[in-house]
Amino acid sequence: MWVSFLLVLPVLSAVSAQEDLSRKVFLFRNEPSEDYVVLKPQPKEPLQNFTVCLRSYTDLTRPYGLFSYATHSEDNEILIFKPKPGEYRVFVGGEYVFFRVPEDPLIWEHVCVAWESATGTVEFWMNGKPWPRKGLKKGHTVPAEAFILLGQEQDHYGGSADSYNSFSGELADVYMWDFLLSPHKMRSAYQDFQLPSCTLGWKNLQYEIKGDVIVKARLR
Ligand SMILES: *[C@@H]1O[C@H](CO)[C@@H](O)[C@H](O)[C@H]1NC(C)=O
Ligand SMILES: [Ca+2]
Repeated sequence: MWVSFLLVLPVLSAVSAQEDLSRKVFLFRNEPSEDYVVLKPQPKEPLQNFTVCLRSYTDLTRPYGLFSYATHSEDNEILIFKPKPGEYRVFVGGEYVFFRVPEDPLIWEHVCVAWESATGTVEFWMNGKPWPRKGLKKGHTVPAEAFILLGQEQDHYGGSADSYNSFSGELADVYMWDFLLSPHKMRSAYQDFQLPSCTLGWKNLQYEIKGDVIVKARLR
C-alpha cells in the first residue's frame, strides 16, 4: 500500500479554467514541489511534426522538468528537461538529445523545440536564436492520447514520483503546434507576437492546476 501510494502523484486541490493568460504567469511557489499544471487539449491526430514553446524564470540549479507529454507506452514521449544550468534535454519517444546553452545570469529563458519525423530532425531555439539541429527518432509517430503537464517530469502516464525534478519559479507563454514553425514564426514566438493558431496556447489555455500554483501578473 505504502509503495503504491508513493508512486502516484498526490491528490492535490484542483482548479480548472480556460482563459487568456497574456501578461500572466504560473507561479510555482514551493521548492521542492509536488505541484503541477495539467494542460487539457490533446492533439486530434498522432503527430509527425510538432513545435513546443515556453518561457521560464527560475534560480534552480538542480534538474527540473518543464513540459512533460506522457503516453501509456512512453512517459518521456515529449519532454523538455533541464538537468543543470547550461543544458537542455529534449526527449522524443523516450530518447533525447541535449543542447548546451550559456549559463546566463538570472534571465527569462524562452525555448522552442521542434521535431520532424520524416528526417528525424530536432530544432532548438533559445531566446529567438536557433541552435545547431540534431537528429532524433526518424520515422517515429507521437501518439495523440497523452497526459500533458507543466512543472514535473512524469514517470508514467499521469504520474510522477520525484519532486527532485520539480520546477519552482515562473512559467509563461506555453504553446504547442502540430507542425514546425517557420524561422520567422519562431522569432514571433520569442516576442509572443502574431502566432499561428493552435489548440494548446497561452491566449486560450485550458488547464487544471494541481496543488500550490497560482496565476499572477507578470512583473515587468
Ligand atoms: C510533417 O512535415 C512534413 C514536412 O516537414 C510534411 O511533408 C508532412 O506532410 C507533415 N506531416 C503531417 C502529418 O502534417
Ligand atoms: Ca520520465
